[in-house]
Amino acid sequence: MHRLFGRLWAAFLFGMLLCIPTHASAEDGYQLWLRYQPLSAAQRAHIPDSILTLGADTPMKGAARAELQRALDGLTGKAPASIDKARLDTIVLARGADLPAGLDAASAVREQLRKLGDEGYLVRRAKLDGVAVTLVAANTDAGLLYGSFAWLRQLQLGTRADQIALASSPTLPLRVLNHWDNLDRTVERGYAGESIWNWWELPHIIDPRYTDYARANASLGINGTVLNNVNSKAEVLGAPFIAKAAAIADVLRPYGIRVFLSVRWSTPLEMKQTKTADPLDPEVAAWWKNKADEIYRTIPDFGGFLVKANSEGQPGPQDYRRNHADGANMLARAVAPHKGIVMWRAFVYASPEESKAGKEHDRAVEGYDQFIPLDGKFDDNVLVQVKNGAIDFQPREPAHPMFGAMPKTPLIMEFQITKEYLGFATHLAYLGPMFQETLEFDTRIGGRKLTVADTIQGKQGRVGGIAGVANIGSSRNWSGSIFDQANWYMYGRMAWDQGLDSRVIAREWTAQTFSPDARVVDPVVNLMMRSREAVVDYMTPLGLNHVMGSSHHHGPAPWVDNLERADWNPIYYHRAGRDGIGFDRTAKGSNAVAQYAPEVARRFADPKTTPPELLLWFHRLPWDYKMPSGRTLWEELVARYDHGVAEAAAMQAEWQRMKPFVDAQRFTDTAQRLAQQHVEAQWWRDASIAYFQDVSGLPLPAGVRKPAHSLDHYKSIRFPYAPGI
Ligand code: GCW
Repeated sequence: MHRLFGRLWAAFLFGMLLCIPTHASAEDGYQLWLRYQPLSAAQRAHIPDSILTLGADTPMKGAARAELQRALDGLTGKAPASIDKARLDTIVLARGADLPAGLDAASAVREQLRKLGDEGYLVRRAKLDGVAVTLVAANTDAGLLYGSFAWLRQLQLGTRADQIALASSPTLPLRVLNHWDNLDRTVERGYAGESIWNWWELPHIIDPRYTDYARANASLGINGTVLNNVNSKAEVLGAPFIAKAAAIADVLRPYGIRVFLSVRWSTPLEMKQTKTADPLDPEVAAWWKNKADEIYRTIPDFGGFLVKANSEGQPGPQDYRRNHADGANMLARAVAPHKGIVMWRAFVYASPEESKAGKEHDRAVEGYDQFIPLDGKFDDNVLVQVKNGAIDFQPREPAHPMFGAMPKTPLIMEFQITKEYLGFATHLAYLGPMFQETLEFDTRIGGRKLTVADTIQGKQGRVGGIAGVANIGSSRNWSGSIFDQANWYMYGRMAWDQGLDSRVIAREWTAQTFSPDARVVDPVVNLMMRSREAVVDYMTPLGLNHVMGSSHHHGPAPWVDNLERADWNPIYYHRAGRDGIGFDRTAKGSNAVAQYAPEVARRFADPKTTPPELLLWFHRLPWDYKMPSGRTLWEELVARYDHGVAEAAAMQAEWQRMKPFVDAQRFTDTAQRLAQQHVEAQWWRDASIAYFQDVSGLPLPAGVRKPAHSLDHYKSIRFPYAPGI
């Protein structure tokens, strides 16, 4: 009797466990897209219960094996055993050089591996010693790691284990994150808490989180990370800090990630170890060479330097009447013996003197003007890092005209993953369509199709690359919000393959982050895909840009006209007055259009052929200019603001429908952010309309709701403690 009761009780408990939907477990987002939730019984068919790694064991193979064990434990409830002879359904990891004699497909595998390069992988079913196995094959250990993660991704997406067949290799060799992390653990433009690098406790105390960071990045194929802010400090190159960087490098190495440092141009001078920072001074060059040698003694695979020079107050070679190539080459020669590289940023604009002198200039032309004459003058291991657009990570910019315009210099694309200008971590804005738009931009250089993605592929045997300004911090969910994780994920996937479609990536992320159930994936992906355009509409429609609050960049401030530099003021960018609005970049104005290839320039030179989304970027037009929609420019502008707000409301409502499918914590956090986004969208719309109505003197179009408050009210709002400054 007693025993029977016990059995019934056990059966009841077991039944309860089966009934609990997976979303009932508390989730705080820490696991990112590597959640490895239990698979359905049907999906478990052919899931390996054993792992065989062939060839000499290495830390990287160890990392791959550990991930497979952790993942399969989660997916099936049982971690696979590590074995030394294949049995049915083993997962086998083998480099091309280690393919075993008993493998049926060996020659076909070798053939395919030849095309997959250093980091590519192949995943397929094969027979080893007569039994069916899953084979992950690659030319290097890094390929095995990436292949393992790719296979796990497919399992999480719901693909049956015996139907997974993959072959992939990255299109770019350099896939880097840029952390704008300061030594005091604040993060410039960071909205996810403190820096994950605990500089104070390093190198003696190693946060396990560094390993999880490495896992997440390796799952995407990111293979480099710049640890510190481009607004760098001399202390970064002191011995204590190098030791800290070395400790991080040790954790990241098994995951295929090399570390880089941002360096401050004047470091040797500030350390009082040289008398100048002139790049052509032999003492200065010798100092950097010694410093590089010192770094490589502790970090043998150190990646190299990232440099922001002569930009926004940072010192640089121009302080000594030298140019960017003089500066970059001097540093490049210091790291060249160690195979290091220098990533030299092209984010520069005119000097403050020039700006103060009231000289009419266009900030958008500066990068091109300063760098194009230097094409061919950079050493082989210098890459010039160019932001996606010519101004500054705005919600929408046309692609930077430098792409394709330096045929002799490898370029790195710099995207901003952290949402400095798109609502911080509060607003939901999936940046996939934005990055894709830039990568697909057809430069028409040479009169034929040449996309921006093509232009970063490296040239003449020199590598190209891609960099993303990270949105990672010590916040429990890493990125400040769950949906900001999607931007990290998307960046990594696009860094691996610039041809991947942003919608496909959104589907992958959603399925892994929430559930592969179509009732979740379809609506969530739709919400994501419209989100960036919504932000553009309520913040900077029709090609407007840089109208955010000063310094923190939060909220609308199109009225600001009193900043030190002319080209920091919103009024400089939108130029609105009684007669019209917009920045004339045609031949009648700054002629920035001329920096594009002739075909592109012609299209942008005429308002009729300029896409409405970029209209006011290139043109200054009267308020009654007739838009393709039939509305006047003023009516269209107001309509776009309203549309943005309506979209924010729609996104909020759409998410509410996800309640039954998403765990409470992540559901509520997202719901609160979407509610706040809606409020802030309204504020953007109201403040902008109030201001542009004031300068234009125009009445509101019929049927349009009045701003909730007076212009003075919006102007009086202050944010002394906004994050990320
Ligand atoms: O977008 C601007 C930011 C600065 C940043 C700068 C840059 C790191 O407002 O915070 O500084 O760009 O990219 O150098």
